[in-house]
Amino acid sequence: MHTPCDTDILLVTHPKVGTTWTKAILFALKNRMHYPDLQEHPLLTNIPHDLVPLLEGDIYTKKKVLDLDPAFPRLISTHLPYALLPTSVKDSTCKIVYVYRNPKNTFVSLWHFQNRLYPTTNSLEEAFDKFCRGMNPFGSYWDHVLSCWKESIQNPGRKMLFLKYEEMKEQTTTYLKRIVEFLDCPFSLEEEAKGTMNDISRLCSFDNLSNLDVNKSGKRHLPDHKMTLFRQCIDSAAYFHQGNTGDWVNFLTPKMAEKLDHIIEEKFHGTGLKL
Ligand code: PAP
Repeated sequence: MHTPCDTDILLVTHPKVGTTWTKAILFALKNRMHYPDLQEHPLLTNIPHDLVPLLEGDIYTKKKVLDLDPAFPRLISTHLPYALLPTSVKDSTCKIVYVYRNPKNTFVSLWHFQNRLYPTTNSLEEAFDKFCRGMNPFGSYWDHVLSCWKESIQNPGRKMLFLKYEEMKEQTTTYLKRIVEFLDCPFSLEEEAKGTMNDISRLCSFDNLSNLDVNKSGKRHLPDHKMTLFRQCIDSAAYFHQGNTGDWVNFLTPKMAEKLDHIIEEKFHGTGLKL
């Protein structure tokens, strides 16, 4: 039941790069024929995490059984770096959507999230030092990005789409178009004429999702596993903090920013990827 299918779509992300948003987008785009009425859409009553299960969380530790109905292609997400994905996934021809984000915003978002969960944890400086040393849940941020990027270079036949959070924020509809083309379900002329991509962009926007009751006051139940850091649930609102692209300037000193820039320059030099 958990063998990957070639029609599966796997969203691979390091935590805090826009997973929640991209889950909403993928779900809305891929299933749009089933939910033409956006006033009745499942995203209005479910946190995106409950619509797109997490491989190492919902599927393995909560033992969620995935539906194999071909009418509803399986959307699965994972925070595992590419190198640690099961061989069966690597050997399949399922499509991979990889999202990355400016590392300064990623760090600040992670810090807010951890702080909300554990208000007495590290200071910003301590957390920053750990981030720079690659001590994150699911490993170092740069290794995570490079693991998938290198695979896409070495194996050009592998179907992968790289999306950058900040670029998606800036040109959401352009990216929605790119995603549906990658998923082989492009917008029809009729959809283009009636503005389906604008409607889906609005449905999945931070302003819309973060103001829904389910995301404002709901709880997300976590798998019974120590990766959950001994909590049973998280307020859904923790996944909707600010949704901005430049929050880091309010938290990092120029020296911290310079340090991160230096690490990124060193790690990504010559790779062809600009973070
Ligand atoms: P996860 O890995 O724990 O699932 P993830 O969704 O990747 O978290 O990251 C949360 C970030 O995405 C938050 O960013 P911030 O801390 O800088 O504010 C959150 O606000 C942002 N986010 C959530 N939903 C959306 C959305 N619909 N549009 C844009 N950004 C969003």
